[in-house]
Amino acid sequence: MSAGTIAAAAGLFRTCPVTKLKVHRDAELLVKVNAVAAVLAFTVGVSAAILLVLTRWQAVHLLPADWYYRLVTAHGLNMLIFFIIFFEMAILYFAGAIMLNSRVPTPWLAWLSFGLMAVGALLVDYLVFTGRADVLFTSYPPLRAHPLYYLGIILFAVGALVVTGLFFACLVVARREKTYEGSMPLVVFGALTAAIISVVTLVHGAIIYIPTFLWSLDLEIFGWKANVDAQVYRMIWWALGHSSQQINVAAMVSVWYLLGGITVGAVVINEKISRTAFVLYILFINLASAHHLLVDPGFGPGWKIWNTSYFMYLAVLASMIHGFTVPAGVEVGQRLNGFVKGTFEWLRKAPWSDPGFSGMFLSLIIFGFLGGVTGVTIGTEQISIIAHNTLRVPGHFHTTVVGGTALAFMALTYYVIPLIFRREVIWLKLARYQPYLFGGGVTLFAVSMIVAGMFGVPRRHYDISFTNALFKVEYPPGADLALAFLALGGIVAFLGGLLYILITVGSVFFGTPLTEERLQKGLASVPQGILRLPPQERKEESHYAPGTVILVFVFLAVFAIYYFTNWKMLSQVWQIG
Ligand code: HEM
Ligand SMILES: [Cu+2]
Repeated sequence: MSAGTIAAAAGLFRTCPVTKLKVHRDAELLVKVNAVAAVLAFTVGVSAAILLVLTRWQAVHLLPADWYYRLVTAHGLNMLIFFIIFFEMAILYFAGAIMLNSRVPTPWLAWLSFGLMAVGALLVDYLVFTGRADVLFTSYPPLRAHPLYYLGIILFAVGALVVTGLFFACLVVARREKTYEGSMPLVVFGALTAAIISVVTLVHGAIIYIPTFLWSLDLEIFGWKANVDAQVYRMIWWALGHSSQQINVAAMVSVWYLLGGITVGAVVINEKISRTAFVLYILFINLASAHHLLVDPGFGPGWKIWNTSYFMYLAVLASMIHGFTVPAGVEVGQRLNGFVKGTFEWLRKAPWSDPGFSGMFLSLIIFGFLGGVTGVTIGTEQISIIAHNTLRVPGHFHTTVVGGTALAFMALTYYVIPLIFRREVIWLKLARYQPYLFGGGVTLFAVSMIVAGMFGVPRRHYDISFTNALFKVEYPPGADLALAFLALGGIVAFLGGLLYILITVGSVFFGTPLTEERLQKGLASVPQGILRLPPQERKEESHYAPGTVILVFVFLAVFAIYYFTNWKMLSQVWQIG
């Protein structure tokens, strides 16, 4: 008897009444604890966010300088690292073990790695909040934190690396125990892409954090002292920092495919193309890290242009492919559902009141139209000089990782609550508005950041009025208005984030347990995809998606206008002749 059969016999699996998947008990518990840890980190991050927003709003300017920098550090770490990565660990257990009817091969190791990650995160937060690590989440030397801060990051990363290894092991076990038929589903393939990139990312993390840890200890061994070169640090750190964004993108795209399938029965238009696009991420994304070094003196223009144009565009191409195939799949699925009138009936009559669908589609639009367009533009060698270190940069990444990834993860949560926590969603009526509140708020504050950045307002900057400084700095009159809109959007996004926390925590602790009876009678308060799961495998040969084609041309027009406006702006700053 194989280990898998023994596990099945021992009652370690249940069958999901909605998806008919075999759910391994440890995998399910691991999804739960990682999701809870993610929401906790999000709570810390969003509390810091509102205080930062009220500080950057020049008219209010809430925090003192030291707490501003401390909370920028705490916010970046808790959001981008702890919230996002804990959630991704949950996705890896879901995609690796649950979606393939498989099991986590060595549960003790999985729990140990969760412990490492939790201890690492707590250690980091402890040192940040006690003021011993005011180094921002990039911790560029010569800024130096307490050694335990670096150790905390290392523990967190080792834990994440082990979980990634366990994901690969899940795939091997599933194949060996033949728990699924045919090739692995596209969503699992996307998770595999994220996992492969994460190995590359974490190796760079080790290369940079271990020497920095030694340097922070100030040890002298036989006359040798660890030192860290600032330029080398930036190069290797960004091989970690940027590649990890590609993990987020790959995970987000997988969630889009997953949610498209369970909310409207979206079709995968072409498996080969979608899979090839994922492979492009793996091949080219690391080189694109160079866009973080465009104004650094240590590298020549040839190196910069080569890495941030030709190679980066191949990774961008991959996102553009998914940006087409996901909505096209939704369109074809909706047309098969009978919404065939005109060009856009499929979109108008989509389940916009299902937070799983609206969150997914808003994430797609925000990521593509705002995140993609602004990212490619500021990642251009020449244009970077007018955007670098201005608020345009956080404006850009709040549309990718917040309006895109975080919103997609929120949308998925409304399905995780009934499918994994087996609870009904409390306040489902209110939950319908949550993606709009969060997505709308993020859009307003990020666009305001971008505009403020175009006026020259710096990022990571406590006091742009330079009170008591010897020199005077003036901004165009629009800058103050942009900062006020930043605050307005930030407050709305904060409320959306708060609502997300209340609904998820409330459902997990106080939601009605989801019974099969209530589910069958259609009484359960859960998103519509769970009440009526649309067909998941649609073999119909239909590739007719005219609405999406129009959206694509609108996208290209927006991109062209924004891109060339920036060249025009550059030509005005930098007049030759
Ligand atoms: C309610 C939602 C959010 C609001 C209102 C918000 C607001 C802000 C503000 C005001 C800053 C400081 C910008 C500056 O002064 O330079 C900031 C920085 C940042 N945010 Fe957010 N944010 C939100 C959500 C998120 C999420 C979900 C993530 C990641 C998943 C994230 C990642 C970051 C990062 C990485 C930084 C840069 C930190 C640094 O410069 O060291 N934010 N955010
Ligand atoms: Cu980057």
